[in-house]
Amino acid sequence: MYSRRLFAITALLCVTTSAAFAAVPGYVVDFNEGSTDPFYSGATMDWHASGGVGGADDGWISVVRETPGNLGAATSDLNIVGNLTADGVTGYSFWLRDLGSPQPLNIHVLIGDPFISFWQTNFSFTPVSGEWREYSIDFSDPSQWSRTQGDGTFAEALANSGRLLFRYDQPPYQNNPDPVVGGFGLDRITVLPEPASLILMGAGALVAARRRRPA
Ligand SMILES: [Ca+2]
Repeated sequence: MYSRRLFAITALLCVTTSAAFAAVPGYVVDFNEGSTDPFYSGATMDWHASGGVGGADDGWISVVRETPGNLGAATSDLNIVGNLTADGVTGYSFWLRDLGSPQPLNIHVLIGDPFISFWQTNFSFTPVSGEWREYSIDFSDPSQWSRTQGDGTFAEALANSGRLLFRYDQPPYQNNPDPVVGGFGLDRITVLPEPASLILMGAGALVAARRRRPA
């Protein structure tokens, strides 16, 4: 009896531990907890209670440089980073809004471990002033990414991602991004795929299976 109970407790701990250290497809950061958590930044970052993607009662964060400096926001939330390949993460979606920057902002996305293998999208997103827009990245094409730090492969970055970072940069893409004056709003970051698309994929497979059956 005792050993069975011990086994149950051990099994529960194992499940809890593995769940705590895995990125979770469908996990959403919507900034409705009264703080900028789980994001950090060297720029000025503030939490706002309303005016996010969801409207009047939806929180969001602003990331601003009033004098030239690195403009970015990062998270190491364990629901977002980890072994993205093993955890079934295919990418991230997120919403951006320009906050009256004096020039268009080129916002890139970075994943991986800054000390081992840290990669940045070659393409960038240009937030629109006064309007939330949704963007997304996926990991299907490594040629769309450049290594900015470390010496690991893109696959190694995916398998050992300790950070998700959104930052302004201009080519060439190296260790340090270009300084800039400006600001952007960030909201509703979602770990992809979303459960809805998983359900749709499942439903699609079911429909396909039914179609294959003779009438
Ligand atoms: Ca929000």
